[in-house]
Amino acid sequence: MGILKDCINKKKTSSIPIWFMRQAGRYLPEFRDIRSKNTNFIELCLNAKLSKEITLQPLKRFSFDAAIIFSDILLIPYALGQNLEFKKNFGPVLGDLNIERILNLSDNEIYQKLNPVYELIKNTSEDKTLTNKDLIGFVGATWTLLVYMLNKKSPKKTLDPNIYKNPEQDKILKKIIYTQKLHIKKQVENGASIIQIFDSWAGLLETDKFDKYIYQPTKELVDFVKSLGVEVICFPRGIKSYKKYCDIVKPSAISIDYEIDPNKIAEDIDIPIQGGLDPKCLLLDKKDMLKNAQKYLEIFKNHHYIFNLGHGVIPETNPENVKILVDFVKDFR
Ligand code: 1CP
Repeated sequence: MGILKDCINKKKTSSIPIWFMRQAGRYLPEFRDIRSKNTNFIELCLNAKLSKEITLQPLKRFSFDAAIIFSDILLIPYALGQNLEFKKNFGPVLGDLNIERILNLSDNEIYQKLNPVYELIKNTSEDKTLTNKDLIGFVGATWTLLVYMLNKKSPKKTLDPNIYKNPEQDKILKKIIYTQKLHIKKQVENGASIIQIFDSWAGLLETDKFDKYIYQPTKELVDFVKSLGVEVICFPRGIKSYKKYCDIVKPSAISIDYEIDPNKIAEDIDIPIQGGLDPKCLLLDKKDMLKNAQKYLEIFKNHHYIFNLGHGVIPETNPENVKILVDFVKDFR
């Protein structure tokens, strides 16, 4: 357990905790090397040995305070028997839903598919690279998973307006929540010390539908994670009112995107805050990158603040810039 957990528990820390979303990924040549030899992305996620190696790659290079497991939110639809493929230059493509089959899947059938993830977590949490550091497990939020399962591809391409009208939708929602809990529980049992809930498409939902698709299911998951004695960070990307979200959902910490005004967040929210910096700032020259980072550090200097980005590291990022930024944050104060 490390300073990330301490910060979320509102303890004073010797430096500002830092990790990045997508810190293990395509901007690292050592990741691209493994990836080029493993063209099936899901198989790579389910290769406990290689996914451990990838999880630890960024910690070998940079002074991050936590590792996030190398996995994917879409392993839940996969475990529910939905066909899943990652097409180059397109993104995920999901198959048709066999609702009858999904509803009848047993816990064991689900565990069997996801077992390598738990093996990865167990082995990684015991690795000496993570001494005094945290290991973050995660799930996609219920809404974001429902979007992928019914839309069958990234909603960035198009969002099927009929997704709200699926007659079996309430049953699917229930099964997703049930499976998320199974997956979270196993991750915690195997050594994940913090859970992050990624609601990457929260910004697409109309406000009048928030209660059913975002607030209620996320609150249920947050309560569940807390009942396991573990902290939970929520990242409802693109929503308009982070304050209302925090008041209702009550995560242990809130991760903010790069479009929201950090000054307003600092005024409105008193739980620990994570992130914010636009990942594109890492494509700037050193001086401008650090100026932008300093802005967040100053705004949140009287808060419990976890340094992170407002979304994942962009593949074009130069690892040298990541090092400069991490060292800058670690030396701040
Ligand atoms: O090499 C490749 O082509 C694969 C790229 C890649 C990677 C590195 C994908 C495909 N997933 C991942 C790993 C991943 N996914 C992690 C690893 C841990 C880390 O952060 O280092 C995590 C946390 C995720 C979570 C994830 N997957 C999210 C939530 C966070 C976010 O980025 O918003 C989402 C939406 C996904 C779906 C997904 N997986 C991969 C892609 C390209 C996408 C997004 C597709 C889309 O635009 O809809």
